[in-house]
Amino acid sequence: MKSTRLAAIGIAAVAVTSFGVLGAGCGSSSSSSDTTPATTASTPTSTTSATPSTATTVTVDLGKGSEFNMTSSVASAPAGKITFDVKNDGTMLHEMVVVPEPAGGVDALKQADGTADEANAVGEAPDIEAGATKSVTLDLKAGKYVLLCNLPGHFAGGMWTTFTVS
Ligand SMILES: [Cu+2]
Repeated sequence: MKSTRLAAIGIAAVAVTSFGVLGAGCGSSSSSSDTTPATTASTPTSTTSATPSTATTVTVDLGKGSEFNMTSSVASAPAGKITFDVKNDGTMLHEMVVVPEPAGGVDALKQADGTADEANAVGEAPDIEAGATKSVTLDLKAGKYVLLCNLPGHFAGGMWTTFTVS
């Protein structure tokens, strides 16, 4: 009786071992293909969390309604990165220059030839063709600014608007 039981256990052990080998063969090929997507999926997750740069977006329209009109979607924004999406709705070339407002106000920027003094400009979206949009992102400190177009005659024609950074 004892020898019969041992023989039966021996057969069972062999069966388990052979199943185990087959199982390992199948499992290793499927588990290696599972690990690859898991690794690549974790990479974009870390990139996304590293991009919470909260730049305020301001839309500026040029030439909307009348050729020398300049309007911004908001009149103020918090200090920091501000992206100006400047759209030329007019029929001629325009630009948007950002200049700190001088103590004397917007009129103090006016030069003899009618253009604005842009020596202190902090940035610009230059040469925007009719129908085109250009974006510029500026890191602005708190203060009053003037957004203006400085192509000949445009500033004198009233192509400017004020903008406050707080
Ligand atoms: Cu202009």
